Amino acid sequence: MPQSVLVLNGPNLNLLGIREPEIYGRETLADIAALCKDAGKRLGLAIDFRQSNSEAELVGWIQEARGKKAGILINAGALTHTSISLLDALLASELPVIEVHLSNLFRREEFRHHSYISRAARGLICGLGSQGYVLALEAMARIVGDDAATGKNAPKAKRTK
Ligand code: DHK
Repeated sequence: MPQSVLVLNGPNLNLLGIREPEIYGRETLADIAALCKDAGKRLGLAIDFRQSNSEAELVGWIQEARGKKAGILINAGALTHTSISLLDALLASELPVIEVHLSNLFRREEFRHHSYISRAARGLICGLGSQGYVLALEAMARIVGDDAATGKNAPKAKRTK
């Protein structure tokens, strides 16, 4: 069974393709999901690709990922800049996290320059459009392979007594 990576997308990313295409591009979220699944096949990772406009739902999915998924890729949309709950959930997951953004946050408004969730991330890719998701999955495949070799993030042994 291939290891599974949770790819999370936050608010308004369901509107990709029609939403400010000069910033976010013309690809839809379904196009990006297909790119990620292709990359997953090549890298030997199962891709669990999801989107929600709800912070609570995203937190719930991150909590469920603990001990089940090999890692989390996250584009939290605007919650990147506001959500301590997402940061706490990502830290609690104890999983390798990579943060992705389609646009280059640092060429945009100042309020987009700060990310709460970066503190939980091994790395951050922004400004490379949908290609950023593929690059992040390539990095995740390496991280997951290295963690398996060192036993890091291995599921804790179940107590028998
Ligand atoms: C997506 C959003 O929805 C914005 O709120 C972020 C991010 C940037 C992106 O570039 O993918 O500020």
